[in-house]
Amino acid sequence: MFKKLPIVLTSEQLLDRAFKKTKKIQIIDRNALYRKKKTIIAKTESFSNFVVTTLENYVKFFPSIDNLPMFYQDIIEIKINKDKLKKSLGAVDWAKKTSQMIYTKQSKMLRKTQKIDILKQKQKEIYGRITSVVKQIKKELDVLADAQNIMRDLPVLYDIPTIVIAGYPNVGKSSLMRCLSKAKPKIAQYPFTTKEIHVGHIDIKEKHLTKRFQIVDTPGLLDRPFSKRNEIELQAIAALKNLADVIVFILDPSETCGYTLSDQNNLCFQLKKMFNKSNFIIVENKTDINYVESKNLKISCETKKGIKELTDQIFSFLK
Ligand SMILES: Nc1nc2c(ncn2[C@@H]2O[C@H](COP(=O)(O)OP(=O)(O)OP(=O)(O)O)[C@@H](O)[C@H]2O)c(=O)[nH]1
Ligand SMILES: [Mg+2]
Repeated sequence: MFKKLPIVLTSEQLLDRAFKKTKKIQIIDRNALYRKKKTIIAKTESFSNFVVTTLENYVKFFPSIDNLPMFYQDIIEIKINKDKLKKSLGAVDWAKKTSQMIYTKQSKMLRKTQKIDILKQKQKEIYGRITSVVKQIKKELDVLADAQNIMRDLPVLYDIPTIVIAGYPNVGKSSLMRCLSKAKPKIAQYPFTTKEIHVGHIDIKEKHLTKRFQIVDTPGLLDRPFSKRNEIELQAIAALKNLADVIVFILDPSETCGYTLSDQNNLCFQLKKMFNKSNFIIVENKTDINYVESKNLKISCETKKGIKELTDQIFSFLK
């Protein structure tokens, strides 16, 4: 989705490249004065143009944040902060315009002057003023570079029926994702293995038609107020809020996940209340090692017991 964003240079790298480009410029003219004058003008133009077009591309190719689907907006808010990003884009745009203005104003003087020392003086002034503008947006360029790295790694999402898997850490969410789709999220016996949203797909063949569904693995959530949630948990909330047609909430009654069933049930209750517009399925995993009497659907990602029943239930909601 955001793979084509341009690579954002730091202010030092940007200036370095702009200066390096000028080094190669040498205009040929038999007249020594013209040769020197044209070379100075060409170098100054190249320097200014490089700075202006690079900054312009950053602003131009950045997606309009307010027009992005809400899930992406929420993730940007969690990981970067939307206002900070918008302000940084604004500052980069200001630097582009200011650099352009400096060059346009001063280049007229360059062209009029015939004296080499004055030409050199003017060139120095242009370099100096544009360099100072670029240095002023050092932090903002760093914000754009961070944003761009984060956005490039965001999963591609489609507007198709979506199942979101949620629950406490270590209960088997990624294991279930592997059982239900071809996606291969990392599985490990410690909490918070999953730190980002992962997306997989399920293709269901119906006569001659293949229907595609999206399945989302989320990081683990703890039973605590929204204001206390960390960046990793907030991503799970963003997926539940913006993507889920069906929520599969996993409980681990064996408590080998490291959390009590009572805490897990509390979270389940909270999420069911919070996302009452989505279909909610509660499943108990790891029934190969522990079995408790309850009305919930029972599965084991290890033995695959109950996976078929769960799939049937999910699709009864999605059809
Ligand atoms: N015995 C048994 N172990 C399971 C089952 N499902 C998952 N596990 C184990 O539970 C541990 C956690 O599994 P994950 O799939 O990584 O759990 P998760 O909920 O994605 O964990 P986080 O990403 O950390 O929130 C791993 O050691 C799995 O092998 C199951 O049905 N039975
Ligand atoms: Mg996981």
